[in-house]
This record gives sequence, structure tokens and C-alpha cells, in this order.
Amino acid sequence: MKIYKVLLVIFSAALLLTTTCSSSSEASPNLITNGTASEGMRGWTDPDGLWQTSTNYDGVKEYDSYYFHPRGYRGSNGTRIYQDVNISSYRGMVATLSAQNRAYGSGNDYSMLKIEFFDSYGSLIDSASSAMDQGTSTWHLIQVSANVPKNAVTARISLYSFYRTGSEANPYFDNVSLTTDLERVELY
Ligand SMILES: [Ca+2]
Ligand SMILES: [Ca+2]
Repeated sequence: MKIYKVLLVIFSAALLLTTTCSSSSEASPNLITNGTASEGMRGWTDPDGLWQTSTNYDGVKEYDSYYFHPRGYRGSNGTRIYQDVNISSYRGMVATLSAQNRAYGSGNDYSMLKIEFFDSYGSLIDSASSAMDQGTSTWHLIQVSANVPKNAVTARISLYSFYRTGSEANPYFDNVSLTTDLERVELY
């Protein structure tokens, strides 16, 4: 009789564990508005007024139809577009920001992704940046992961472009994604 009780306890524990894991470890949907550039600049703030969407700018072929890029920028401090995402439902989870990225040519201009977390007072409480991507002329994934702080309300998502060479800065971005999960996504 006792063995049944033990088995029942083990079975119940296993069931509870399975239920807990399957319900809470699911990644969130993509929290970015218009990450595909299919709706122009909708959802994005462009403080420098330099960014646009194109499909074949200066012969740069698309990744998936329209992409984001700055035009005519040559400053050394970088230009960015950003959007604010409500992250309050995902505190304590790992947020992963990713995008397809390329430059005009190899060794060309630099790209970077950044996540900034703000609390309910609008104060910056944490941030994380991807490695500065040294441009290649082929589309590839760049990404950064960060833990969502306990008191985070807003995640500000930025696509950065840094000028290095030529007549303008030429990083291109497409398929921007922000998802959250309990586990850190392996960086590669
Ligand atoms: Ca696109
Ligand atoms: Ca350039």
C-alpha cells in the first residue's frame, strides 16, 4: 500500500513540474511593432530624421522586402531609431533583441542593438548592447540578451548605425525581434 502512495507523490510532483515548465518557459510573441519595415517607419522614433525604408538602396539587396537604414549620416557618435515596449509582464525573464543586419561592403560601417530598461518614474535602471558589428556585405543575425529587471516598465529598443568609411553610414536592418523567455538564448 505504501509503495502506491510513494508512486502517487512522485507522479504528482512530476505532473506539477511538467505543467509549471510548459506554462512558464514559453517565449513571448515578438513584442516589436513593425519590425519588418513593411509599414514604413510606423512604430519607430527617428530623433535625427535620417532613417527610411528601402528595398534596393544603392544596390543593397533586400533580406525580406523593405529594410531600415539611415541616409547621408557621417557623424562619429552614431544615429539610431528606437521604440518603447511595455515589458512589465516579463520581469525576471530574459529578453532577447535580434535583427538581420548587413553593411554596404565588408569592413564598412558599424551596427549595434541596444536595450534600455526604464522604471515607472522614467529612470534608466539597466541597459545591454550587442557587440559592435563590423560590417559585412551579407545579411546575418545580430543579437543581445538581458535580464528584465524586477521594476522595469519600459524597454527602449534601439538600432544604432556608426559611420566609419565612405560617403555615408550604410548599416541596414530587417526583421527586428524582441522576445522573452525564462532561459537565456545562446549567443552565437
Ligand atoms: Ca522587411
Ligand atoms: Ca559608409
